[in-house]
Amino acid sequence: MAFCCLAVIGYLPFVPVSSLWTTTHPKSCWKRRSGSYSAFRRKIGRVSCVVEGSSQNMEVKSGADWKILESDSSDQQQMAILSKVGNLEQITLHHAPSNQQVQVVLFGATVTSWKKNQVERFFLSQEADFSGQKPIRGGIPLCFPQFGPYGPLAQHGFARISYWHLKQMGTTQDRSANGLILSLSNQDLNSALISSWPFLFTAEYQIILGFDGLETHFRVRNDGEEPFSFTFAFHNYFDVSDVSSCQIFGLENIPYCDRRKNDEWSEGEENLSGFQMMEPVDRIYSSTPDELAIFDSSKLQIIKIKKYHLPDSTLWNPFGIQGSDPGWKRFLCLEPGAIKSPIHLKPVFISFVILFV
Ligand code: TA6
Repeated sequence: MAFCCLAVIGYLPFVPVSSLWTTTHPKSCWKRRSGSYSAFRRKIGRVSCVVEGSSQNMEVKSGADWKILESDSSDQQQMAILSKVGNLEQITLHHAPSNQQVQVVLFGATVTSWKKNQVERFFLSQEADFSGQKPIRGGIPLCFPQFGPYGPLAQHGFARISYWHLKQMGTTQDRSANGLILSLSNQDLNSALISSWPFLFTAEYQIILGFDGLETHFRVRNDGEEPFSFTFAFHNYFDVSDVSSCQIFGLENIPYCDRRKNDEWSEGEENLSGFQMMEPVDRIYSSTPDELAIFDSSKLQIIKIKKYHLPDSTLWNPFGIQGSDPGWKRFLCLEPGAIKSPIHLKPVFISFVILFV
């Protein structure tokens, strides 16, 4: 009945782990805006990760499950503040025992800030638009049901430009974490979007703050009678002191699609001491390890990303080139996703794509 993804953000020692699951090739029903989608698929190679068939194919890894929240109105008043930013509604969720807070704007279900011990972990552009007319640049925009231009929709799909609803807020059953759930369905889309993507779905996004850090889970249910396919990414903008003084671990020797070279496919680079961005980079790495890390040598800080059921990872920084953000030096986008191989979701079928950041 649903597909699901989760993310936790934490600062832990870096331990590379390679663990992915694979299944069968989905049929693609999308056309790329320029050039065919199948041409793109040929360029990026074989299928690596797709959810298909029955739930027996799913391996839901321990610790990566959707959390049951219990709601109590007095707790809610302590854990969250509702406010406005520009035209948009936002929720600030706290977790006092671990001194954390996260801000999420209902437009796009965009996490715009996460602070631990008062230190901000995400970059938010000084040009971020809170009018509800454009995606918010910074934090964690959600790319769904399409990553990039590879499909019938505008860049990165409609999730990041749609108004989500607050479905629930509460504590986890063991009372160790606070969380909320936002939802979006086809009924929230305008007629133009519905005609470009005519599928019945319900998406839910769970944001949990606890002792492990920030977890974000995304899941989607196919409410229709036909299967549909989609791609997905957490478009994380991490706050860094200077992008060129960061080393990225976990992408060593991983093949990637170079979006700056006409989607040319490359073998991957060794980079055993971490990949350092010294020029514009826009890559989709396929079949990446489930643990990735960014070491910020100026802040002496490690951001550890633990992802589940998201095989691919995009790495991006425009390095000040045309259309760049004025704050480009201060962010690094490392974006776990299911990009190379669309997820093929049958009706009334639960599947998961789960990510820890
Ligand atoms: O994820 C990287 C990327 O797809 C880049 O190619 C770049 O376009 C970036 O996302 C930002 O896209 P946006 O539409 O948010 O300006």
